[in-house]
Amino acid sequence: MGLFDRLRGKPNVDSQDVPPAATQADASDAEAQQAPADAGPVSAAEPADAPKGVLARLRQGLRRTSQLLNTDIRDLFKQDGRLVDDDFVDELFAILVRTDMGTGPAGQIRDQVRTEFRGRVVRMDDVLHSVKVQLKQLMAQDETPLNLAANDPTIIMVVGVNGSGKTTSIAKLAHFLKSQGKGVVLAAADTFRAAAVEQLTIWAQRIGVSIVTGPSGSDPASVAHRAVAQALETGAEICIIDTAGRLQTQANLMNQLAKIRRVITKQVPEAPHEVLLVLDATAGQNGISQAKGFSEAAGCTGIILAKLDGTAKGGVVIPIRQQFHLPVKYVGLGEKAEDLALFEGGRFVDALLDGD
Ligand SMILES: Nc1nc2c(ncn2[C@@H]2O[C@H](COP(=O)(O)OP(=O)(O)OP(=O)(O)O)[C@@H](O)[C@H]2O)c(=O)[nH]1
Ligand SMILES: [Mg+2]
Repeated sequence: MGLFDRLRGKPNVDSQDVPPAATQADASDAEAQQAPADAGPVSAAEPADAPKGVLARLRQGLRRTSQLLNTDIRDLFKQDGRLVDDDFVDELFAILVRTDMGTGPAGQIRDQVRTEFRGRVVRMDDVLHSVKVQLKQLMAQDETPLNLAANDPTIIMVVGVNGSGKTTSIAKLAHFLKSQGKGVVLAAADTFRAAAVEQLTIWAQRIGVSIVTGPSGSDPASVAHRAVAQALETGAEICIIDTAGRLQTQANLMNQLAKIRRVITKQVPEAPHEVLLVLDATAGQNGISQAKGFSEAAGCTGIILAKLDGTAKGGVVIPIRQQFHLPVKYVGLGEKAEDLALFEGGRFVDALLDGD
């Protein structure tokens, strides 16, 4: 298949610039010590986003949505095909809506299927093909990898509401970047809960990256400041700042985010290079509209859509893309360090509709 070939043939541009081991092994001021290089599930020899693994991981992660779509669409058909009439297109519409893609896009696909096939007896493959073409148009987006700084380090803030998947997504991203040979420093700037620092510290040990922490209740901006300072001192390419979950309506907490920004901008004028909003794909449309104001208030630059594996509503990518005017940069497909994939619309639709 053309797409597979393209993916396989794509050179891994980052594999060339593996820094000396010393850059990655710098000690942090955290309790955490570096895990031995061979301790975790991580192997720098196989980048987390190795092209041939992406589609397989996506398929696995999107299984629930893909099963819903494929099974329900298959159920629409009798053995020898089915007449496309009003009942048929209405049933198709209902199936599409169940993936949370929204009634607008589902209606658009229904109308197109009606125009193309009305009054004809069609086979499932014909309809699936048409749905796929349209989904690809609706989801059209090239990969939008991280905006990397011209001069290291690249500083990434990760924000979102409580429990959306921020800390886990940071671990996955750090694992991915480390596997590309980059030195990573994590900032445990969610000082709100002691358990949050512990959670990120365990991840840092597991994937073998540095972490900077502060006492519980201390100023998150101070932790971020020290982490950026450490990245600058050690020549680490990436600094990722974890933040506590918050709602846009919590003015003091939103101010805290603004303070983190101010502090790191003083250290590195172009920072933050990315402010990634983590959304929970299982939260449904409500969670998404809630996060909309957040993305504007926090100056977000991209989205990580987490927990897609936990929902049959993976179609939610479409309204997210329509409502946020921000690229979906990565999707979270599970709880392991490897369960992250760079989002690309066409590949996403292939994983959804090719079934397993
Ligand atoms: N299945 C699945 N679970 C996920 C994914 N991402 C995160 N989780 C789980 O979701 C829960 C919350 O994840 P966290 O990363 O702690 O979320 P958070 O946004 O940092 O939470 P707070 O710091 O409390 O605001 C954890 O149990 C994670 O294991 C994902 O992509 N798939
Ligand atoms: Mg967290």
